[in-house]
Amino acid sequence: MDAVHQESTAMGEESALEYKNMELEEGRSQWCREDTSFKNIKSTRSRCWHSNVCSIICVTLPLFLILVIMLSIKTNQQDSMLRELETKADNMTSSLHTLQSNLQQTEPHSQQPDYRELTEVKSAVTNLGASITSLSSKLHAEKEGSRMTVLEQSVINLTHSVNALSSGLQNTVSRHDLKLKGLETTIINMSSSLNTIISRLQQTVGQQEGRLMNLETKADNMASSLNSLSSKLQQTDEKLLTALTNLTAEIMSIKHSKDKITYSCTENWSLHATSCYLFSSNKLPWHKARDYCKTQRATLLIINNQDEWQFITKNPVPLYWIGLTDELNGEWRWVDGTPYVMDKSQWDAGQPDDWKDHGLGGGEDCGNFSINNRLNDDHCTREYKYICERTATAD
Ligand code: MBG
Ligand code: CA
Repeated sequence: MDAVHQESTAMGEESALEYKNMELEEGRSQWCREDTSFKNIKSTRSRCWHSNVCSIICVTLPLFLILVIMLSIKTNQQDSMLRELETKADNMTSSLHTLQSNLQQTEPHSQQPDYRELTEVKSAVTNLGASITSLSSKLHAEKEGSRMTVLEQSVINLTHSVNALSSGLQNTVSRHDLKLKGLETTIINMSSSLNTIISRLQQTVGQQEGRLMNLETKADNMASSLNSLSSKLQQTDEKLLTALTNLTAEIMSIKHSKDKITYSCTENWSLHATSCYLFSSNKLPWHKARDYCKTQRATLLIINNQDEWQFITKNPVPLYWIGLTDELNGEWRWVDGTPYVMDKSQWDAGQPDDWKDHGLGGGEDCGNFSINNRLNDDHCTREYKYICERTATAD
């Protein structure tokens, strides 16, 4: 057997070299199928078995290593990875069974020189299958909870986390549902309010449109009236202008005539402009002087302008009553009722003072010319000369 084995080994080494060359050119499986050109059939079969063994080792061992590495990694990973690993292990088991079946079909007789090697390979394959099965069962056992692994703990923790997240999510969803319902209610209420507002707005708009129409009608009527009034005003303006022109002409005519008018006063009365003045020689209290002037179709002196003031004061004036009093309500007025516009330059210093220390009762309510040709208020019962005034006679 040793000689055969050595020969087989030597042939195997030689064939292996050739095999590698052939593999580079055509591929191993094809080479095995077309191996009939070799003289030694046994050698040929041996090479094919070597090829199969190599293929098994080359394929299964890396896969096994990968599986072991993946298992060592996957034990710290999630349940899904474990399932994937288990699937791979199952697939590997299935593949191994297929390989074993194929090997049995191609199994040589015990007398053949490669039988021991094949047996060893088969044993290795069987051991490999047993290891895979063991690993698979371990995986299952691990999964079934006989021992609490880090993976399971992680999965449990993960499950707890997922459950907590799910619970939290449900709470959040519930809260959001509540909020959504609240929002929905609010939106419905708002919608209702909005509809009410729109309805009122429409009513208001309708009313306003009605009012607007009325206003427009009134505005039209007013515009029409305005046009009519404007037209009438224009006509009136024209008429007024004509009347004014005529009046101006008439005034001019009167003025022209007036220039030709002469005025005169009765005896003892002085003429100035169109008035006659009586400077009395007797003395009377203010009221009696006023009444006397009336009997002469005159009034106590009423000074209407500066020209008249100048006329009265051109000569030194003794004490004379004039037609000025504040006896009614404290406001100075002329005897014809016209208000006196206060001009302090016409009054003596400190006057009028409504002086009350005269012992005559009351104050001083009647006006007169004092010694400086300036006005003074005096007690009305005092007797002074007086000035009467009346319109002059036109000749
Ligand atoms: C007098 C006035 C008099 C009163 C008095 C006051 C010296 O003039 O005539 O009316 O005002 O002064 O002191
Ligand atoms: Ca006085």
